[in-house]
Amino acid sequence: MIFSAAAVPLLAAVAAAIPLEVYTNDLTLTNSDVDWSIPVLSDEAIVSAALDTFTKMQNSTTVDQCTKCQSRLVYGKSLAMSRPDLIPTIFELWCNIQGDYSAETCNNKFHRTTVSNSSTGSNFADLLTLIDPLSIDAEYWCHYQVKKECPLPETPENLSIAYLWNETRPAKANTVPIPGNNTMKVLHISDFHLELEYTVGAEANCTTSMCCTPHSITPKNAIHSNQSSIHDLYTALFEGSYYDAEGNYHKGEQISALNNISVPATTFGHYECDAPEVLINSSLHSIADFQTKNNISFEFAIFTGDLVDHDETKYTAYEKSVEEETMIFRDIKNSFKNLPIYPVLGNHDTFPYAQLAPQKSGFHNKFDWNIELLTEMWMDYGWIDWDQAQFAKTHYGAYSVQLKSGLKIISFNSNAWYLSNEYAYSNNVEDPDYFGIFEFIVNELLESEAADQKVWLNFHIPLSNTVLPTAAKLFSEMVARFSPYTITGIFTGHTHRDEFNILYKNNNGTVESKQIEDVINLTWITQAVTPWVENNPAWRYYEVDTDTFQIMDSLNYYTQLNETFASSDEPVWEFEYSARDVYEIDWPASSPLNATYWHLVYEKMRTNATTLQTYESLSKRFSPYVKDCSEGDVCTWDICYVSSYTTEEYTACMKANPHYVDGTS
Ligand SMILES: *[C@@H]1O[C@H](CO)[C@@H](O)[C@H](O)[C@H]1NC(C)=O
Ligand SMILES: *[C@@H]1O[C@H](CO)[C@@H](O)[C@H](O)[C@H]1NC(C)=O
Ligand SMILES: *[C@@H]1O[C@H](CO)[C@@H](O)[C@H](O)[C@H]1NC(C)=O
Ligand SMILES: *[C@@H]1O[C@H](CO)[C@@H](O)[C@H](O)[C@H]1NC(C)=O
Ligand SMILES: *[C@@H]1O[C@H](CO)[C@@H](O)[C@H](O)[C@H]1NC(C)=O
Ligand SMILES: *[C@@H]1O[C@H](CO)[C@@H](O)[C@H](O)[C@H]1NC(C)=O
Ligand SMILES: *[C@@H]1O[C@H](CO)[C@@H](O)[C@H](O)[C@H]1NC(C)=O
Ligand SMILES: *[C@@H]1O[C@H](CO)[C@@H](O)[C@H](O)[C@H]1NC(C)=O
Ligand SMILES: *[C@@H]1O[C@H](CO)[C@@H](O)[C@H](O)[C@H]1NC(C)=O
Ligand SMILES: *[C@@H]1O[C@H](CO)[C@@H](O)[C@H](O)[C@H]1NC(C)=O
Ligand SMILES: *[C@@H]1O[C@H](CO)[C@@H](O)[C@H](O)[C@H]1NC(C)=O
Ligand SMILES: CC(=O)N[C@H]1CO[C@H](CO)[C@@H](O)[C@@H]1O
Repeated sequence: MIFSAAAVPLLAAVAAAIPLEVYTNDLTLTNSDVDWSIPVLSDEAIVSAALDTFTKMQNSTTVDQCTKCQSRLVYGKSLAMSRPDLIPTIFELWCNIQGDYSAETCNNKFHRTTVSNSSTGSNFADLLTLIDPLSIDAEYWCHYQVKKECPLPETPENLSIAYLWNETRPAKANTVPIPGNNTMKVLHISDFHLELEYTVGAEANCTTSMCCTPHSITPKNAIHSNQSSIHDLYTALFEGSYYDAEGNYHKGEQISALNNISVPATTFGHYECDAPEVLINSSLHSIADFQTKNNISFEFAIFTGDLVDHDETKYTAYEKSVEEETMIFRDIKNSFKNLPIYPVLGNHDTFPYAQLAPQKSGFHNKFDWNIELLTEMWMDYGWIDWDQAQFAKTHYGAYSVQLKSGLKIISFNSNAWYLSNEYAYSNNVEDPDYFGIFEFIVNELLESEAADQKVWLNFHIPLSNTVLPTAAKLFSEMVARFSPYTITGIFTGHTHRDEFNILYKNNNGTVESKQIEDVINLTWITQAVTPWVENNPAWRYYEVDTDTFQIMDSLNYYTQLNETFASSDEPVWEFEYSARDVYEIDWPASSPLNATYWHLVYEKMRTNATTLQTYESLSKRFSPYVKDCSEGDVCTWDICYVSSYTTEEYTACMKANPHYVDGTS
C-alpha cells in the first residue's frame, strides 16, 4: 500500500503538523533526561490532544467535510501504528462530540470490542493501520461509515479483475444451455436468526429494534386500557414449548399475559422479533414432513446464511453468537438426517458483528476460531469433506463441491465486501481482490468451463447495493464473463425479502437500456425463516433441470404467523406460489426461469399494477404488513431493485424515474 501523502498537500501539511504538536505541547525535554523506553505522554494527554486537533479541524472553514473526515483518518492512522488501543476511545468520544449519531450508535461503531458487546472500534483501529487515508478507499469509508461526509466516489472505470482470466473468451461461452427433460428437487433455506433470549409474554411491539426479549421493555403503543381484550388476541403463551429429537411437538405451560405489555410475545414468534428456536424447528420439520407426505426427497439443500439474532450490539455477546450458530446447524442436521447441506456464512455469522479481515491483512487470526468452528461442524455432519474443510479454513468458509450429478457448487463469504465490515474498506481499489475470493471463484469457473461443467454460486449478501460498489462491479464483470455457458444459478438471502436482481449489459438506469436482448443473468434472493421484520416465515425448493442445472421452477411455502397468536396448535405451513405460474407470463414449459423470464416479469411489474402488487405481497409472504401499492409510489422502488445489479445501476434507475420513492432504507 502506498501512503501517497504528497497527492494532497493540505492534508499532508495537517498530517505532518499533528505529531509535532502532540509532542511539543507540554514537553521540554533534552536527550539526557529522557528514558526513551517510557511513553512520554499519558494516555489522557494523547486522547485530549487528538480531540483538540479534531475540534480544530472541524472548526476550519476552508476545507470541506470530506477533507475533515480524511484528515481524522490521517491523524488516526499515525496514532494507530503505535497506540491502536487508544483509537476506540478517541473516535467514540469524537463521535459523541460531533453529534451525528446517538451515544449508542457511537458505542456500536467505535467502542473497543469486548466479549459482551459486539462493537467494532477495535476493528476500526485495525483498518486504520491498513487504509491509505488519502485514497478513494478512505472516501468510501467517509461516505458509508460516517454520515456521507464524503460524496460517494465514482467507481473507477478501469477497475477490473479480468486479469484473473486473461485469455480470450472461448466461443462456447456464448452458448445458451438447453434444458433436458428431467428435473430434481433442491431445497433453499436462509436467514434463521435464532433469538436465544426470546421470551414468551415479553413486549412484542417495543420501541427498540428487537422485541420479544426481557430487555425490550418499552411498548410502542400506549398500554391498552382494557388489558383483557389484548389478552384475548394473544392466548398462545406456552412457555417452554419445543420439538424433541424425533420431531414431536411438546407444548409448554400456558402463562398468563403480564400487565404493562401492549402485545405479548406468543409461542411461535412475532413480526418485530427474531425467531424462537421452536419456530426454526417448526420450519425444519415442515420441510421433513413435506418430503414424507409427498414421497419425494430433495437431492440436497443450500443454506444461504445468517444464524445469529439482530439484537442490539450491547446484547450480542460472543457466547450467545457461538451458541446460536452451533444450535441451528445442530437442529438442521437433526431434522434433515443425511440430506447434504451446502451452507455459507452471513454477516451475522461472525463476531463482532459483520467483521471479517483479509488473509493478507495480518488480522485474519481474529476470526479463525469462528471459521474453524463452523467448517469443522460442516465436516462432522458430512456436508463437506476434509479437504474442503481445510480449504474453507483459509478462505473465509469458502469451498467448492463437485456433485455426482455433474453440478459444481461454489460457496463463498460475501460479507468480505459488506458495507458494515470495516476491513472491506482497507484496499478495495488498489488491490481489487484483496481478500483473494475472486481468484478462488474464477479459478473454479475456468476449470469448469474447460470441462463443460455447470456451476452454481451460493453466498449470503447479494453483491448489489449493500456491498461496496467496487465489489458489485467486479462481481458483475465476472458473472458476465461466465454467463450463460458456465454459471447457471446464483443464490443468496440476506434481505429477508423474496426478490431478484437482473444483470443487463450497459444498464444506465433507463428503460431503453434494459432490453430483452441485453439480459445477462440473475441473482435469486430467497425468503427468510425469521419473521424480522414484518414478514411471514418461508422456504422454497427448486425444480432443477438435471442436464444444465437451470431452474425450471421455484416452489414456495410459508406460514401465516399471525394465525398462531391465539392458537394452541403448531403453525400451518402451506403452499405459497410457483414462480412459473404466479406472474402469468407467456413462457414455454420447456424453457428455464432464466434471466430472460425474469426480465418479462420486470416488464410486467413496470406496466401492470396488479403484477407489482403481486411481487410486493410475495416479497413479504402475505404478512399483515404488505404495502398497498396503490397508495402513491410505495412500491415503485421494487421496479428499480429487480432491474439493477450494482449500486450505480439502482441509483441511476431511481434518478431516471424521478417519481419513484426509495424504499430500500
Ligand atoms: C471550535 O468552535 C467552537 C464553536 O465555534 C468554539 O467554541 C471552540 O473554542 C473552537 N475550538 C477550537 C479548538 O478552535
Ligand atoms: C486506473 O485509472 C487510474 C486513474 O486514471 C490510474 O491511476 C490507475 O493506475 C489505473 N489502474 C489500473 C489498474 O489501470
Ligand atoms: C495476461 O495478458 C497479458 C497481456 O494482455 C500478458 O502480458 C500476461 O502475461 C498474461 N498473464 C497471464 C497470467 O497469462
Ligand atoms: C426431451 O423430450 C422430447 C420429446 O419427448 C425429445 O424430442 C427431446 O429430444 C428430449 N430432450 C432431451 C435432452 O432428452
Ligand atoms: C405497534 O405499535 C404501533 C405504533 O403505536 C401501532 O401502529 C401498531 O398497530 C402496533 N402493532 C400491533 C401488532 O399492535
Ligand atoms: C374488555 O375486553 C373483554 C374481552 O374482549 C370484554 O369482554 C370486556 O367487556 C371489555 N371490558 C370493557 C370495560 O370494555
Ligand atoms: C456495552 O454497550 C453499552 C452501550 O451500548 C454500554 O453502556 C456498556 O458499558 C458496554 N459494555 C461493555 C462491557 O463495553
Ligand atoms: C441509456 O442507454 C440507452 C440505450 O442504450 C440510450 O438510448 C440512452 O441515451 C442512455 N441514456 C443515458 C442518460 O445515458
Ligand atoms: C395485469 O396482469 C394481470 C395478471 O396477469 C392480468 O389479469 C391483467 O389483465 C393485466 N392487466 C393489464 C392491463 O394488462
Ligand atoms: C433463456 O431461455 C430462453 C429459452 O430457452 C432463451 O431463448 C434465452 O436466450 C435464455 N436467456 C438467457 C439470458 O440465457
Ligand atoms: C393474518 O394476516 C393476514 C394478512 O394480513 C390476514 O388476511 C388474516 O386475516 C390475519 N389473520 C388473523 C388471525 O389475524
Ligand atoms: C441464475 C440464472 O438465471 N442463471 C442463468 C445465467 O444465464 C444462463 C444462460 O442464460 C442461464 O442458463 C442461467 O439460468
